[in-house]
Amino acid sequence: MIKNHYHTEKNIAYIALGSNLDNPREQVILALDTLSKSKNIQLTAQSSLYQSKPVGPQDQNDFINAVCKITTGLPPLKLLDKLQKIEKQQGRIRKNVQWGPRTLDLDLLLYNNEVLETTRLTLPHYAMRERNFVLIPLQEISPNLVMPDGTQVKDLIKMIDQQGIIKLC
Ligand code: ROI
Repeated sequence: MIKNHYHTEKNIAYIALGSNLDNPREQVILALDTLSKSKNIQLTAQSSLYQSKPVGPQDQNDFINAVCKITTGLPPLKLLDKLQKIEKQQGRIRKNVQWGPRTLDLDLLLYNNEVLETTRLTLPHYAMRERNFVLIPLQEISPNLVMPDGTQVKDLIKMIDQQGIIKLC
């Protein structure tokens, strides 16, 4: 249950960024910059940029992906509002195509050790355990990260396909 106890600046969250439209590198860099300047959010780590083959329909461009770590005074749903606002500012139009191309995707991966299943938000993010474009950058910035259920990100990485993703810078 979400209670109103997220009043400190000490909550830790991880966010995945992805884009494969309209100059994807710039989209991801701009989103990181916007996050770093947001009220109640401190960017404490950011991964390299990665280029990855699309998961889902293959008839779309490769993606640029990254992951960042923040501390925040915002509770999870307020943080989600903020992420969706940034997606909108950067021209994201929610289409009815599942897994289609997008100018910017900001996924809230983890928030403290919160486990949550609501219509708007699932924590940890439902697909992060399977996605190399999330786990590999995550491991880069937090090599000892542990999921709320005790699983180590290191161990999840051993179980996934590590093809189709390259580190850029
Ligand atoms: N595939 C890759 N490689 N990276 C993404 O960020 C990404 N995002 C998505 C889908 C369409 C599932 N595939 C992706 O939403």
